[in-house]
Amino acid sequence: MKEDLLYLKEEALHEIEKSKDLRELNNIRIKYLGKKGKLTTILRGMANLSPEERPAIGKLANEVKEELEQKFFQKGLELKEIAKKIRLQKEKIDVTVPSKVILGHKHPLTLVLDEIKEIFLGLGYEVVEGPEVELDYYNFEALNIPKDHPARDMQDTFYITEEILLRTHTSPVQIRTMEKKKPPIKVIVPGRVYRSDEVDATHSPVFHQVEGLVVGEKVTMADLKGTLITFAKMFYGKERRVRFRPSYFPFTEPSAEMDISCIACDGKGCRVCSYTGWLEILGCGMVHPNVLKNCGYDPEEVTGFAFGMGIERIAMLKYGINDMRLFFENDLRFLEQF
Ligand code: 2NL
Repeated sequence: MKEDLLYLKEEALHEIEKSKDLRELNNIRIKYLGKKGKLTTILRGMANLSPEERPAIGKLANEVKEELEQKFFQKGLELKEIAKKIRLQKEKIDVTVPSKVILGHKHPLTLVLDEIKEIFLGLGYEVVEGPEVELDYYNFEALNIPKDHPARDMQDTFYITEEILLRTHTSPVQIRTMEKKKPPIKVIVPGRVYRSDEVDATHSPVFHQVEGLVVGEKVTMADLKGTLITFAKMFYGKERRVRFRPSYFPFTEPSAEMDISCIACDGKGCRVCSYTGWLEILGCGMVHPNVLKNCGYDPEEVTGFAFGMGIERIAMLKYGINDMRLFFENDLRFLEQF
């Protein structure tokens, strides 16, 4: 019986070692250690042993059983590890492979921004971006916005510290660009901006802007008008009429706002244009000499024009959307329409 036990052990160890997966291992376990397994069969023979022989054989049988259980356990761990590796290998997905079908839609704000970028890239502009958390200096001071200007009120600006804030427009990126580079400069700057406003149909504490800046020798108001009229006709259609109205911004002088003839009524007057026939689409002006000086430029040598527009407003006009909240709610019934 001793030989039988030792033989069984060797045979079992050999089979365990050779087993290739968990199912096979489990079958081997049943074959040797199961209720009707080989070990049980051998142990049944113990009834025929003399009382003197029994303890030694009993002890050996327990040792064999324990050793085999230990080996089954170890081999089980090994096979589990291998199975996991194979599974991970099989499930590996190359997320960089371009998909064949395009699912989903571009967000309307992205569509509008892409189109604006495309127009200005075609006019030789560069697209630049910059930080959303800014210094008071870049957001206000450098832009000739005096300390007592209403735009600096705590009501409008999210301050992080006395000096650090969330940018209220993308202009600080233009200031940083001018600090870094010599003219000529032709950039547009898209991005998220922040104002401490309550949410309603036309306001959100976070929205998007595109600003543009051109600086060089002999850049004039005629360049500004030609550029922005070209932009408006490319974006809204060449049948649109365009007008400039005088306005005021601390960072431009002179300043203006540009209107297009109402898209809804073609200028006849309707609810969309408050019965004026015109829609305001952007603010603009000649860069204030103080702003040029703040960036280390000589206003006698170079001049510039700048403009800014709210992307939500542009997208609302273009697609006839009457509530800005739709852009941020991510309701598929809305998004699927673009
Ligand atoms: C608006 C008006 C405007 C600018 C933005 C600008 C930037 C620099 C210097 C001078 Cl660095 N100007 N930006 C100029 C005029 C108008 O935006 O109504 N935006 C929604």
